[in-house]
Amino acid sequence: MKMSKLYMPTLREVPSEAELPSHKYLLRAGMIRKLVSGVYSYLPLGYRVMKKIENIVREEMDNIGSQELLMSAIQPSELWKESGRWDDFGPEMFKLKDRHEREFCLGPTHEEIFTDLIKDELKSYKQLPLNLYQIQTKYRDEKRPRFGLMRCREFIMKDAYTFDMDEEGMTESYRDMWRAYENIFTRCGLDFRVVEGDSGAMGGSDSHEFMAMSVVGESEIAYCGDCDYAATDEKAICEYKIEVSDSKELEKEKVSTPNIKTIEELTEFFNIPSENFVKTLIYQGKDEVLAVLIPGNRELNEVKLLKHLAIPEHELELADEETIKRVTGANVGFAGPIAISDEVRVIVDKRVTNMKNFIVGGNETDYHIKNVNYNRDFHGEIVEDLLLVREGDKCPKCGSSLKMDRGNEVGNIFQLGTKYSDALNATYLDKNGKAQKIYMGSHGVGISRTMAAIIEQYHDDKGIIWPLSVAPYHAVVTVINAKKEDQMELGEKLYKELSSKGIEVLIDDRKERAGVKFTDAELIGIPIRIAVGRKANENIVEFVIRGEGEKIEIKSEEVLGKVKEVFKSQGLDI
Ligand code: 9G3
Repeated sequence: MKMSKLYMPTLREVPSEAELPSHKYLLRAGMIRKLVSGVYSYLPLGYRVMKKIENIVREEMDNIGSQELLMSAIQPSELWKESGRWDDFGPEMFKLKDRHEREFCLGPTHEEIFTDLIKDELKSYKQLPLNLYQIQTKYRDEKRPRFGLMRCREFIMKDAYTFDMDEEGMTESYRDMWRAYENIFTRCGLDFRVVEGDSGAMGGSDSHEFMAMSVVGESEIAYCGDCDYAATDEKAICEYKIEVSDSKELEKEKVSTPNIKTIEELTEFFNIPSENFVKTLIYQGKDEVLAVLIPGNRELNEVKLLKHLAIPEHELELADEETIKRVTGANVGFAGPIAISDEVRVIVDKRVTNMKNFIVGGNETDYHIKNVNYNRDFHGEIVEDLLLVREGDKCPKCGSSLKMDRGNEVGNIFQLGTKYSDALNATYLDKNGKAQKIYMGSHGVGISRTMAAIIEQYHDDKGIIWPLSVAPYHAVVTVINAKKEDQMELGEKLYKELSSKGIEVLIDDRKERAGVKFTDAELIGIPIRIAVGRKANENIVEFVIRGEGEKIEIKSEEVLGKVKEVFKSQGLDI
């Protein structure tokens, strides 16, 4: 491809909203452009990378016998009403009406659609197991789209659905998918971790997330250095223990704490560590106010709270000032469980019940109460674990201490059991002719997010450093001075020779200064650069591998051999 013809609108500067390297470089390299918040266009170079990632996914899906098809993006509300999920996602689901006022949504995922597709025609056990996938645009009206392709409202996903006779078959399909995902992310060059997708079920977790590591990743991951335990902080079990102290319960005492509100201010004021306080967080639920109590030195895990309340995240938020004032009788910062309005549902992390003589807000502005004890002074709904795990907590699996890391979820695999076949009545006839429920799995890879995650792991201050497996082009032949006959000739000779060997080559034939050409080649991250300059008449060119920096001068006949070496070093043949 001649760069003089390539539509590649590079930028020097990017909007301040672009903070992540992947967001900045995708914009600067002319690979994506934002249409509206959370909605992007993929320009030629960016789209070539998407296709490379998709094709790696296709090969690995085909390797495990998954068959590609393509479903519609628009989905009838009836199927979501039948599965009972039509209202589960609130404003996150893009809903629309057709000319007959019939309700539809833009597909955020396709469990209902795939189940509906097969349920009337997959009738015999002989047709199982069945594994189908698509690579398609998904729509989710995220509350805060950000970080470029990391969190979009429209994105490209590979979603696969597996159909099996029984639990054993489902687990077999799950393992196949797991292996395929390990191959996919390895071939994309990603450093990734597989983490538990849900808490509680130790070992037998029925879902896993594939996390591409990044110090600025959206997800925080707790992992053990001594065993294979790993989970997102939202899902990780928090083993924090409070031993029941045998000290006796002291008399409650109201203390004047003028404008002393935060745990930091309180520990200083009382000169007592945060372990001796209990935080009372006031939440607004769908139609109830909640007071959630946790030890003062820990953080609440809202995902665990939502799971306990069995409500979706858009139905829970921190109460506003006026609600707090109404139910506690005090300004923000003095909430506590004692004498709180009895409309409030009090929820207590179990560890609070092991604490003795702790301090809580006094439900009176500028007052706290000390020597408070659960049971004697207040009651509440006790929940096993509402805490956010953190560095140093004990590993729930082996007892070692946990470490924390950050990453971006690029894939997830789920064992669904008969959730959707029950809802939509998808059965097959077993060998005795008896109707049985189909066991399903659903498995996604974020194609566009994977592209961003690769840049997060492969970039420097000059731009992207694409692994050969996903690079938009493998090599660029940079003609230093396109006006010089001998340089253009040698450049075109190399371009033709390499292209004839199946190497994807750009030739920079633009009438630009050398500096611009080198800067662009580094920005767009082409793995191999061959510069043809003044020594063209000696048949000498400069060979550079992006990210390795050192430049060598070689005969043009040696270029193909060198390129093969680079492919080989990344485990690729040409
Ligand atoms: C919705 C909306 C957002 C959603 C969902 C439904 C996430 C929803 C979970 C999944 C599970 C798997 C197949 C590919 C892999 C992930 N966000 N999920 O179901 F209506 Cl608005 O999508 N689906």
